[in-house]
Amino acid sequence: MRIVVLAGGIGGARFLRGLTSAAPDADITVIGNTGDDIHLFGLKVCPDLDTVMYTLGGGIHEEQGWGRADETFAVKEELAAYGVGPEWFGLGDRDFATHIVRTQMIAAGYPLSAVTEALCERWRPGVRLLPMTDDRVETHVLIDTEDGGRKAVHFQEYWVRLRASVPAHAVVPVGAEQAKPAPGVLEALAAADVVLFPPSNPVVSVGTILAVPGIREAVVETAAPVVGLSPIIGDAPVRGMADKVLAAVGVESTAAAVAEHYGSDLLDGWLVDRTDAAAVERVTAAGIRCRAVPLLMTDTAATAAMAREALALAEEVRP
Ligand code: FO1
Repeated sequence: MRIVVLAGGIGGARFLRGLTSAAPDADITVIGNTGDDIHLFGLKVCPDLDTVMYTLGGGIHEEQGWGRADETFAVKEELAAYGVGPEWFGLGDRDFATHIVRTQMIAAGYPLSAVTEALCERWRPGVRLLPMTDDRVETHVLIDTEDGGRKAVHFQEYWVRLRASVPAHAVVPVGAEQAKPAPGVLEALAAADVVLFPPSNPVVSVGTILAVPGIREAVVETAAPVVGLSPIIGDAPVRGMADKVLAAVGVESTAAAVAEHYGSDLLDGWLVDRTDAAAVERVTAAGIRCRAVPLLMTDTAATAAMAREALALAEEVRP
């Protein structure tokens, strides 16, 4: 079975660990968000691609959901000693090696998709990990300035330095309009037996992937059933601060509102948590088959059960 997953960072990576456990024989292609990418210290950092690669490859810092396990920060401390910032983005020594290899391969002329394939040679994530595009896309967030004006900051500065503590007036995937889907992305969507939207951030993760011209259309047009899992449980994001960026695009932080935001042209099915069972009626009325099941990814067994529910719903809605 060919499964394609549009994944962001921590939520998407954790879901994938359950999916690979639930469908060990499936051929899984992950289309990874690269809008979170940031250039620091002359290096290209790809948080969402690395989180998927480290999580499935066994190198992830489990509690954080990002960065490497058993990490040290000597390089970061030395950079700070030189007064070279930013200090608010925690790049560890082991993680630096990934960014150095990636940056030197890109400098040698390799596209990000080839670089990601090379890095996965080491990590063996058990899925094909494709960046959504080989072109540069970086999400920026419009926030207020002290003098009553507004300015755009890089998503990572909004997310990590500001902890999403100030209102986001707009979320802009800079460069998306000019970006092309990476090699293999459209083909994977066209050939898929199932397409899944994991519980990733619907705006800055899945939304950014869909903003690359051609990808949304390919999801709409694929013969495969498209099933999503709500990242919102009980009107709040399970992790992260999805509600902040949902507000920026005028979407209320509920399981039903996110399904409606994606729309029935994209989604055939939507899973909500048991606590949001009341949302089933509203999602169904939006033309999307809906079921309430446990959606808390407490461990791999729970996540595998969610993945099985998503695959079962896909079979139910298969045209
Ligand atoms: N998230 C944080 O909250 N604090 C950090 O210092 C931080 C550093 C970091 C370094 C590398 C990396 O790949 C991810 C990192 N993240 C950090 C997480 C990152 O902001 C998020 O994983 C995604 O961008 C959102 O899904």
